[in-house]
Amino acid sequence: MTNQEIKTAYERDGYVVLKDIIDHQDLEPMRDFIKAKVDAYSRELYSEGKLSSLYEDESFERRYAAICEELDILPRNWSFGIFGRELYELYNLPGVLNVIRLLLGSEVSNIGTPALRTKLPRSVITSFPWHQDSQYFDQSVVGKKEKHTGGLHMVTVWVPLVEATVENGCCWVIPGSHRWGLLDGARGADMNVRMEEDVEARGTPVPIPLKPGGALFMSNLTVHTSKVNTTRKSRWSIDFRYFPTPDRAALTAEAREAAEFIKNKQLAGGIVPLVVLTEGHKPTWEAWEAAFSAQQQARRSG
Ligand SMILES: O=C(O)CCC(=O)C(=O)O
Repeated sequence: MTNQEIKTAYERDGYVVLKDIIDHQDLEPMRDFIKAKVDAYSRELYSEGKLSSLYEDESFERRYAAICEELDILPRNWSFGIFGRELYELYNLPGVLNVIRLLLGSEVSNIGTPALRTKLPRSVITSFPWHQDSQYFDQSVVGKKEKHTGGLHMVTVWVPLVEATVENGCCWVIPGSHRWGLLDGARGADMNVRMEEDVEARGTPVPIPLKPGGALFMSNLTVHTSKVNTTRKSRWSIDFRYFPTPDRAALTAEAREAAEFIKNKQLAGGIVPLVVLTEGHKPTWEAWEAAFSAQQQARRSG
């Protein structure tokens, strides 16, 4: 697709799918990170007598699923940490940033944390109900409805680490739903957002099967979901989000306030957004890591 075709498709549909924009070798550090954590987890449990096998002959897709199957658990989140140089490289992938520049302009930050998805077989809690990503930013408290970021354009990048299929629970989107505005919804006790509206009656859902090397780009208002993984393997993926850097991007007052909201929310959580596109200063990995550590320290000391 040409740059113009990418922009046109995204503006029309609220998302665009691009194949082969990430080199396979660029995804290896994330896979290696996951493999090392899963290996350590299995060794710890095996040594404690809680696991009958290390499952070390299992594939990348199957090993963690096999461990969780034996333990009879279905964790919602990846809980083995995530911060490292891999993320800095991921947020700065040239193929991704080319598209981000087209969609968000020249002063852009990554919010600083990704979502690494284990998407285990049969897990219902990770078949996220229809939502807009703004709803997750805006609502922290169960049951409470808040709206802060409906007037800000942010971009989610969803990247499969294994092939995502309809069977293993790929994403689904509703084309054109980014023009519906920020809809009502609230977090449930399971921390998943649920919409009030029957969005399937309003638009036509489209599945987004995707091979590693491809990426789904969608707006913070695009209505999307993923369904239950009906296979025996994990559907590993990672998604991360970009927004206009509040103090540098040309924004309306409403959008600037929303961008500040995002930045402050991240800082309050000990997370430092990373400037990835700028006419000014772009932090090195070392500078970002130092700022991140200082923010974590500040958060701990209250
Ligand atoms: O990866 C998934 O299963 C869901 C992803 C999602 O809903 C999101 O990135 O907002």
